[in-house]
Amino acid sequence: MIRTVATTPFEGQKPGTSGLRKKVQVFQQPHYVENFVQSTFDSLSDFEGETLVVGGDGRYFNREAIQKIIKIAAANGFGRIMVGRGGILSTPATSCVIRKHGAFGGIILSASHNPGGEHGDFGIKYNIGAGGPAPEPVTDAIFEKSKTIREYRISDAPDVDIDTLGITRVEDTVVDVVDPVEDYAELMGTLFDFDAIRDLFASGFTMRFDGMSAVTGPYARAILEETLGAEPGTVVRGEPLEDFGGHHPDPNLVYAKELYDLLMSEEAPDLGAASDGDGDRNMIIGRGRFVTPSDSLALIAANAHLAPGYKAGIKGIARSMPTSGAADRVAEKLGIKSYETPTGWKFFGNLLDADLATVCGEESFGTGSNHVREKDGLWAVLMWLNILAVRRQGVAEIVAEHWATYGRNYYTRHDYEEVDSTAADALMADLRSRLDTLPGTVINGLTVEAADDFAYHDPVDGSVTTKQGVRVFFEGGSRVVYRLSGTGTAGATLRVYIERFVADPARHDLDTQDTLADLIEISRVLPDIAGRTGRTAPSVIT
Ligand code: VG1
Ligand code: CO
Repeated sequence: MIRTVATTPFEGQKPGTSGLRKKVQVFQQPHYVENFVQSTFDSLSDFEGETLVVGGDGRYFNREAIQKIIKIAAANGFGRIMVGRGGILSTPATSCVIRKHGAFGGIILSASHNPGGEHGDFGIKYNIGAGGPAPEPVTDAIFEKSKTIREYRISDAPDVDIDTLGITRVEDTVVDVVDPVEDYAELMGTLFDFDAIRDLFASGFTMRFDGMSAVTGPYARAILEETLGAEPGTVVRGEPLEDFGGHHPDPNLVYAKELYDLLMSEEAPDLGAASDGDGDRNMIIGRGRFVTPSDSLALIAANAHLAPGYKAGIKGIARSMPTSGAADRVAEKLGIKSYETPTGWKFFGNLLDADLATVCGEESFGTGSNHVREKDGLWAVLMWLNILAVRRQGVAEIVAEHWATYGRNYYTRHDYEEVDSTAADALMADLRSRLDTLPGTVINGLTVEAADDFAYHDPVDGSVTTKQGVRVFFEGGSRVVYRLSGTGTAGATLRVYIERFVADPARHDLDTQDTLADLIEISRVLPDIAGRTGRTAPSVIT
């Protein structure tokens, strides 16, 4: 039976950079999930009888949330709900399933790289029929609905067995429990030269893939070990755990340090890779060489034609504003356009749909292409494997050649986590108020050339998104960018992005933090980070 339940609005059900993210306890409040999901459906129309895809990264509360969503979706008139077995679907796999099966949309349960478990974070994100995260007008509408919601509809049917493949019913709605890996693995097989990668592994190429006890493990095992012949044991921490083993499932130099240390050691395999909580991020490390995500995007763009799915060449490259300019140089050389968007994958959707961009990337370990509408961790790893299989060179050699051709963008991100929100807002407001007076000033010997607050004009739908981060450009092609995170759940996180371009190949093998030391110092004194936040050093450096 379908019940209509009276409710009252919760404050702050506002989707951020990537959906609604809060502490698990917040989501566990009675009616909290129900309100947000009903508000989502209330902001949509014409989905009667249509298909909804539902899955998550397996974190704590995933299963409970999925049962609620199935019952609310059934009560609201969806015709079919596709659920990943065990409630598992990586973010890129969800996008793939939505697109392949012509679904109306999907709901992804994840807080990505944020810690899981009972005291960790949870998240809900709505994706549209194109397969990508809902664009701002949709997320704004959901937020508006959440402020006035009075009731939600829900079936009182018993829980669905989501661990057994096949079809059941809730009210008139078909619930189809699907294999989470199958459609995704099939898509990968159409994009990459699996035979060449198989030959690479057969020739003794070694790899370690760190699943970080998050969602990518089953995908990586099936594709790398079972399909491509990588040695069993290549995938480590391959079981999705509700608390990710107590770690941050965040593939970067801090949280995947063990993998980094292995790749820098005598025992290093040829390639190290890792993925995040929901499988959309990736980290690539060659023997003795970490590849920054910004460089990885540029390298992938420059070499994509080596993979069958991209052999006709790429149409354009898109990167988020804080991502280094390395990809722009590749676009220039290829004679294609490059696009600079605000942070968050939702801004790439229009460019991909309009075929203006083929590959996209973010400095936050996110890379992807037009094959789905999310960033895709395993896709990036397979792209690298395809490139390595064709070029038969090591990662370090390929990177060095790339820098020799295009120059090197030294790049680092300094995060100041859990700082006081009021102080962080004041810091940003102060920077914004000084934009006009900064140009021409000399700070620690470097002259500010320009400063602005990034605004994006979407070339496809004409929409304008303002206040996307303060950029300070210095003479000689360096820059510092400041913005506040839109994915955190405690206090504010100030992100500071620091970049310097170096053309001279004789200076391509320097230490990143040393090379950027003067800019790092400026990045701290310019907005008086210590004075305003009490922090003399960042909490995470990537
Ligand atoms: C961060 C990253 C951003 C990424 C977003 C979602 O956002 O900086 O590049 O798109 O996380 O990533 P913010 O607002 O905290 O800087 V995740 O892997 O949800 O999938
Ligand atoms: Co993620």
